[in-house]
Amino acid sequence: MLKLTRADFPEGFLFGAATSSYQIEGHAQGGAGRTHWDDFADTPGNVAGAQNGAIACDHLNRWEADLDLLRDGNFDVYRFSTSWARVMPEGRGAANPEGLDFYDRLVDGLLDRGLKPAATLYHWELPSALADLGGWRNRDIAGWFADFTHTIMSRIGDRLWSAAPINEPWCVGFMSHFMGQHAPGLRDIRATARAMHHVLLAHGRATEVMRDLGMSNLGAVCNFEYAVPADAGPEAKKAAATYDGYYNRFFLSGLMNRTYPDDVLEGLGPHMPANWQDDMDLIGQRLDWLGLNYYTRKLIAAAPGPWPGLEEVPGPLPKTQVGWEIYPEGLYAFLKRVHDGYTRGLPLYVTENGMAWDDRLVNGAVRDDRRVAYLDAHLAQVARAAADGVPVKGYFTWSLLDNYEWNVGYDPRFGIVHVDYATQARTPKSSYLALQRALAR
Ligand code: IFM
Repeated sequence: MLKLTRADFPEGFLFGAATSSYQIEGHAQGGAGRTHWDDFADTPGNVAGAQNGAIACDHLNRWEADLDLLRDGNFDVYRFSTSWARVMPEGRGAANPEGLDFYDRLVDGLLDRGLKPAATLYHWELPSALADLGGWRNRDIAGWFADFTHTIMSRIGDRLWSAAPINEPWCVGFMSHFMGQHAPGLRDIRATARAMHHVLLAHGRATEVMRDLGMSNLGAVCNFEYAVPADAGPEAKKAAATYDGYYNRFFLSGLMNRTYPDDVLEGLGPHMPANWQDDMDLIGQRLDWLGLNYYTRKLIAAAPGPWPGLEEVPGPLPKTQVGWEIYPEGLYAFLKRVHDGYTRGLPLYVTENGMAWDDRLVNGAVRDDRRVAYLDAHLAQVARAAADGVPVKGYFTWSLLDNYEWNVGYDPRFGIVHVDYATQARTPKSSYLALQRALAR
């Protein structure tokens, strides 16, 4: 049982669950084009078991039952994403009518069930044809993304409750181009600087397109990690500040202050595209809300070598299946910090929060008591922030379904609903049942 219920949150507070297209739909179906995640997974050593999203949760064919789960779970809103390569298989040019029809039906299906559709345009599956042209390193991506935005939003934008262009720009920029852990798997500072800027440029162009189409309630979704110095010395303090800079402040500052932090430019500045400053008004245009994805904290120590000169070290707190420390206080800290220091009154949403565990189906049930405790502890921090005057308006758990967890494949289970990948059977876990009870009206 969760300790908190809907009644512990301000009037009108929304509860949702989130997913993303490539992680659940089954990308090999329905006429979608190849993506850089298919290429990345096909390259030996990149993804656990070389697994990809070809079938995933087969949501493409099972979406109606999946939306029933959301309705029956007493959720208010569903955060999903639209696959660029499903809508435009080559990334540019001709649209795939099957892809457009799918998202059209999905949105109507949500509305029919009394659920609010919250769309994210891009959750990481770049069409391979665009990756071949340099992907996020190429400035032209902002225009290609604007065209994709126009194509999909001309079809579904009139019925969405909210929309955001890009999920977790840090993952698109830094994790994928500096750390090499996500597609396209680069480890290159020049590629990183360009991708980090172009992802925000694409955000700006897409936002313009959606406003021109008459859409409202447009936001941005960033991920945040609470950086803690690994020891009391000045080197670790500086290292944690640097981590905080390129992880948390770069995107916040670009979106809200129309500039990038000096300590991040210390490393990325020499590699930025020419005249990046001229794009900052477009990037920092008005938003209607900001979404925070939060999972964990990191202990950071100084390390020899070029910028950023740091490394992550293991922390002492209890960890999830993927080794992430459980630190609910960090969610309160970010809600407060983002509101006080950047957004100052703009509605905030926790657009992702949840944990992975090696959940097992035993006698037809999945007892994920650890996840119930995780959700409870994080919801308590959200309620605390709301009580302290932070305008946090909603909370989405990640994820509705167990799904494809990118470079670590299908082993980590983040869902509140268990998926048996052999049969595609869905089994609501204890966490789903606890939320269902807590959210009942
Ligand atoms: O599964 C991911 C999701 O795609 C983006 N946010 C974090 C989740 C858990 O790692």
